[in-house]
Amino acid sequence: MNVDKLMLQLEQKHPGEVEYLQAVREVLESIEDIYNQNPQFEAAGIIERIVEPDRILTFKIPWVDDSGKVNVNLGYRVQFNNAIGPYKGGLRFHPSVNLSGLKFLGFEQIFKNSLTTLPMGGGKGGSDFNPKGKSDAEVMRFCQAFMMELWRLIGPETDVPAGDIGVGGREIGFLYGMYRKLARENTGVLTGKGGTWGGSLVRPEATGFGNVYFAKEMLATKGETFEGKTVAISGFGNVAWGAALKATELGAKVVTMSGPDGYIYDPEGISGEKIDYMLELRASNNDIVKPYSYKFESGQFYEGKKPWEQKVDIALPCAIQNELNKEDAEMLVKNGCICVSEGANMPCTPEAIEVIQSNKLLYGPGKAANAGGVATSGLEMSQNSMKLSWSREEVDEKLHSIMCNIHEACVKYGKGTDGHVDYVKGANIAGFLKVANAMLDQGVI
Ligand code: NDP
Ligand code: 2IT
Repeated sequence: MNVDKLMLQLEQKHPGEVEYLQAVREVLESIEDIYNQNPQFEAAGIIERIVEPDRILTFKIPWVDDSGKVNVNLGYRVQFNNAIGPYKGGLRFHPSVNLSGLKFLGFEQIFKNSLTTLPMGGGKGGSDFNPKGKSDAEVMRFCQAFMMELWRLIGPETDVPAGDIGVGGREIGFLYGMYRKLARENTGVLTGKGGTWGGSLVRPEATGFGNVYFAKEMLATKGETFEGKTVAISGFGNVAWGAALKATELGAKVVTMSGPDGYIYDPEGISGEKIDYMLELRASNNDIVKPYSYKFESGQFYEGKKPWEQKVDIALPCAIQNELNKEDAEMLVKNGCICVSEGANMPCTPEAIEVIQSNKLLYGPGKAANAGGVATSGLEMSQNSMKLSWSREEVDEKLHSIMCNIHEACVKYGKGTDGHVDYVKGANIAGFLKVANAMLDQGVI
């Protein structure tokens, strides 16, 4: 394999798909050596097959808002690779959603799901619909219209969507209701479901918990822990919330969280009733970061800025792709940060990763560090298949052990001769090998 040549061909085939091309390049650069040492991969055209999705469904979603106006959004499902299990991955509802973004997320999901040790393929979907500021009734009508198209493509053994940005418990409920009506079956076709209708305990906080478990393992390789550390978190959605809870539980102080409009710095820590207040604001569908500074005196709002300018020991980017750039990374390094662990998908730009890695910080890439969410989705699928539910402790223990296994796999494939672990390389190689070997076993299809 020649990475530059392959990337040139892909750029010509998919011009302008910046995020997708960024994600593919990172994986190809990591696996180049191991791929070239195993000629059976080249002979079976594994790379050419793995970088293209199996299929993409695009559809229009007409829906009527509360004023009676007809709106039309675009919907997508990218079924990327199902060599090791049914397509699995979230749905994102956000105005920025386009095909390049979903192809990047679907591609990452293949390797992330492979790392979880569970049998799940990779997929992703979503819409450019913006749930922010919409009434519950509008969100319901939109979700129903979305599912009217999607339902024929998915199924508990075929493709199992879940949440992502803009898709939480409320949206999964509306989507599931419509699927159940159209398919006339009550099966585990979505994950992140409510506790009384097939959902798993711990799924809402699992991505954030998993990220902290992964960071904890990375810190342990340096004899460090969360105890007494300061932590910067970005976003305040599903992932950030879980990460804030777990980091606080492990003795750290979370001092930031953010939204697209700026961030809050609270040197006294964001925990307890402050987190409860944020959750209330979130449930009201409004901007949630600025009001925090009115409610709590210790919290200061920095308009238009990002949390990475604060002095912290650990950074957990949990909002959106490419939210931490080279200058942000340089600031973190300058301020003595020792660990960056990605709750979001691809939040660090390639230039930021270069800065973080060349300064030998601990760096957990999203496909490893945030795999706890989809892993717990996999556990929800297992419970649905068995028609049983596990206790909170059982699920959390399984999640914890999966994150430790992922960390071990990264160390196995990413440890250099100097003892330093390149978690990007480790995650990409471990995730890739399992899928590539399954594709070899199953022939050219
Ligand atoms: P949510 O919609 O629950 O939260 C997203 C958060 O990010 C919100 O607080 C949002 O603020 C904030 N945000 C959005 N855009 C920006 C921006 N440009 N700058 C700063 N903050 C921003 O999504 P999730 O928590 O589910 O997802 C967050 C990230 O984690 C995504 O990258 C997602 O792909 C990834 N992820 C999610 C998993 C899951 O299980 N949910 C699993 C693995 C990864 P506001 O609401 O004000 O717009
Ligand atoms: O990016 C992700 O891993 C998710 N949004 C979760 C996917 C899932 O199927 O639980």
